[in-house]
Amino acid sequence: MRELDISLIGVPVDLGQSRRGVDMGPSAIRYAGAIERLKALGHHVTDEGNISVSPVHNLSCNEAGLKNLTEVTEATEELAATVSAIVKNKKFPLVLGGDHSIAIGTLAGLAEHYTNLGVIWYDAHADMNTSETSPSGNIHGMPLAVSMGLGHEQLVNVHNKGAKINPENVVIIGARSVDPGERQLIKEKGIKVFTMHEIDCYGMSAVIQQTLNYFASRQVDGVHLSLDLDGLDPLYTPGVGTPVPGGITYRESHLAMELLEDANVITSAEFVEVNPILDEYNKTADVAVGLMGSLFGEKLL
Ligand code: EXY
Ligand code: MN
Ligand code: MN
Ligand code: MN
Repeated sequence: MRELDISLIGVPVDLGQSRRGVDMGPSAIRYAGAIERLKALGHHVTDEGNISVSPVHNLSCNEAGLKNLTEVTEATEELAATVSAIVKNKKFPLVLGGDHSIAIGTLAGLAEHYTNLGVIWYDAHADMNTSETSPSGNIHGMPLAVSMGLGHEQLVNVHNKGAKINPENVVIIGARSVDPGERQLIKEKGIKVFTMHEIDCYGMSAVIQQTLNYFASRQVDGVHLSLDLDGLDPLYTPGVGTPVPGGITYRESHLAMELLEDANVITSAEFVEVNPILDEYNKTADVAVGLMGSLFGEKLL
């Protein structure tokens, strides 16, 4: 197992959606013992603290129908600069959310260090809405579209101008709640998606193997794991803002992490949408930390 120099960043952002509490996700994940768990595996872990986030929530929508556009832009600009500096220092960025809008910053910070970055989007949702297609105006439903250069220019131009990732380098795993505009985009861009149907048919082992083969064929120079805890079934991760029944099981998720660790391909990761207010005790953060254990080398035997 590789020993990593991990830089952990908290992003206490709940601006990308409307249910308060997910800004406490970083604290809940730290409380669940993330740092101790990774150190016990032999990794060097530096807690870089949290990025600063505006306490103001302008709950009204801006002209493009987006909620808290200015505040999300500010938070993702700061996150992008922080992630970029971590990669520049040859450390492994581990980002703790906060709602999934933060991925706009994570991917913006990563992109300038890779020419062909692969992205695994582990999520019940596609997060590929734009201002035109979003049913809610919540920016946490847009980060994948924004990172592909589609959506409000203020978000698309975070950190550097334009698209940060190539649609052909994205693999979505766990999708089961996809809006009409997102379905259109997925078809147009030919994005690789393993919905729950494919996971049920092939099994998680085959899904991860096909994902790895796909990235190899795309000759990616890094793989970012963007893990939304709502990708799992709410039975296992109830503390999320947009739960969708019929999700990935606890063991399937650990198997996915174990196989990714074996393959030694993951170059950065983020764990998002942990909302302790909606949780049963700290169950969802506990699951997140358990999955980090498997992703960073914990073995059952
Ligand atoms: N597709 C819906 C929307 O755009 O509002 C729900 C998005 C939920 C996004 C969560 C983070 O994955
Ligand atoms: Mn998401
Ligand atoms: Mn989701
Ligand atoms: Mn830069």
